[in-house]
Amino acid sequence: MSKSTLRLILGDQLTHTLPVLSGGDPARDVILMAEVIGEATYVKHHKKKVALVFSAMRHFAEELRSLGWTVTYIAYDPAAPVASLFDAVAETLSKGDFDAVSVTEPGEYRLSSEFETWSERLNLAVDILPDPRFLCDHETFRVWAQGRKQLRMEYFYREMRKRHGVLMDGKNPVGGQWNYDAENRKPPKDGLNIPDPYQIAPDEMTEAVLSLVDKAFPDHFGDLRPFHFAVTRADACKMLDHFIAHRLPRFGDYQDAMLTGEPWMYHSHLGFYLNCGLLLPIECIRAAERAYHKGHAPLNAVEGFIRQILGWREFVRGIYWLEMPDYAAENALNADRPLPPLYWGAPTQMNCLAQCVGDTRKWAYAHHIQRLMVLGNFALLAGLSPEEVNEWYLIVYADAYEWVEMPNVTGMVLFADGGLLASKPYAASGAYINRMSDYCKSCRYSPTKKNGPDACPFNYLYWDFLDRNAGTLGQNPRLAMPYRTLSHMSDEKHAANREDAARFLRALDRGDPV
Ligand code: FAD
Ligand code: DLZ
Ligand code: SF4
Repeated sequence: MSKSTLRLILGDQLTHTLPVLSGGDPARDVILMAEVIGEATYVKHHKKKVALVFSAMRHFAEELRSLGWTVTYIAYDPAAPVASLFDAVAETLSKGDFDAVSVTEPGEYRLSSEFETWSERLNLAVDILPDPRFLCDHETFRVWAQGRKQLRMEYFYREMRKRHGVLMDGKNPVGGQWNYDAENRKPPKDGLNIPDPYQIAPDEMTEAVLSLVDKAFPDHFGDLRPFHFAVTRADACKMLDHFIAHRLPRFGDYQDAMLTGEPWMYHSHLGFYLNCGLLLPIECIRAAERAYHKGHAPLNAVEGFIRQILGWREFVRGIYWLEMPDYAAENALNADRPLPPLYWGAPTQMNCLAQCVGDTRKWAYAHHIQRLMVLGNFALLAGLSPEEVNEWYLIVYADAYEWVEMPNVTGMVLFADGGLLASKPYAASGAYINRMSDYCKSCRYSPTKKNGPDACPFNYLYWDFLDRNAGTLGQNPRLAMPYRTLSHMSDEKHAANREDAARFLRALDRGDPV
């Protein structure tokens, strides 16, 4: 009788159509899924993220069993946790008669380089299969990037639209334009009537996981309850349907708007499920495209949503795999300030930061502009260490995996890759946050004051950031205007910005509630 293959499925590979499953034989092979200390704590993930992954893994294992697979499922045992995925595999191999291990390529470099060593360490064939869930494979991205000095999402995105025939009218983009971003910057207004997010009540299996996370990871950041994530594909599909029906039509208009206590806005909240495999990117794209063709949602919303998934998501993944492992050490602006405790919820008088950290702690979620223009903008202007900022973002969001988190932080937010991913830093003063949110109304600082103890810190930090980094950024054509303004500033104004920034940063370093 032929020996069997041990088929390992990771917590972010919960997709029934993966070749690791379709290439196997349920009558012969064994599936291995393991909750291990290495993956649960290599960073101290938000409690909701651990619960989402563990519960989704357990539900997926049950589905596989009901489809006839033999599944070895190692549940997390706080008294004797299995240390690593390698140990889980080695232990399972020792108990059966296997002649090969099969696994889908992992989403993170640290695991990918580890998997490369497994065959030798186990003295067994280890087959690492490509991950077909993405719409651009590694080789296609490498070929696209070759020879380009700068990698720009917009050109990549157009290629992807053409290659996959998404929102195309023959050879042209539907509507005549590739990108409707200019229409997607409406500030929030009163009476928006934002729909409640679709919520799934925890079942018994999820309740067991919540108790486990409470007990096993008490020192991890974040509120565990309430917990309303989908943990099965069927429920994730309901989340997608709900988004298309209720939020997509206004996704574009209010994509950049921020409101107190309302992180969900008109965003999709589908990243949780896309990134652990319960939803496929192409099905989200096609569902949005259908909504446009049926007249249910306008083009600026549909194109904007599709661009995030077909453009940004695939683009950042391409950059991650092209640039790792060096990308992890990038620090073009030599930023080295430690992450201040306010990111973990310590008191701050800056209401925008307090609100965004509060949403993050409660929901393991904040939408893109909160991540980029509030939490990220502050990290950029205050010169926070890329390593510490990366670790924070990887911990706090339930959709965070390094392949998508790191390019967003290192490239988009901190400009630490020197402009590989973004043509300029997304630096902004308090005026932007004041226009796009209601946060400033309840803030102790004034967004219109430029200097002095009551001025919004973003205002003087912005000019101080440009001043400090003139050597690196001063020749950037996209920053020509602010640098011209800076060069026309009086000596007194320069001195005021520098003094205010130095005073503020000293207080931040002391741990004062700035
Ligand atoms: P929506 O706004 O509804 O967008 C739809 C989908 O598009 C998202 O679910 C996501 O899959 C994709 N998408 C949108 N923007 C991006 C982007 N910039 N990069 C990649 N995919 C994108 N996204 C993650 O999935 N994981 C992360 O760890 C992560 N970290 C981020 C860190 C920073 C500093 C920034 C600025 C952005 C980060 N993003 C990350 C991108 C984006 O903010 C999230 O994808 C989005 O907020 C998730 O919420 P949503 O599902 O409601 O997205
Ligand atoms: C995120 C996560 C967590 C919290 N726990 C596990 C786990 O116990 N077992 C597992 O197989 N996967 C887990 N994951 C997801 C992995 O960390 C993820 O597969 C890698 O980071 C690669 O993207
Ligand atoms: Fe944030 Fe400045 Fe507005 Fe206060 S005034 S909420 S610190 S942008």
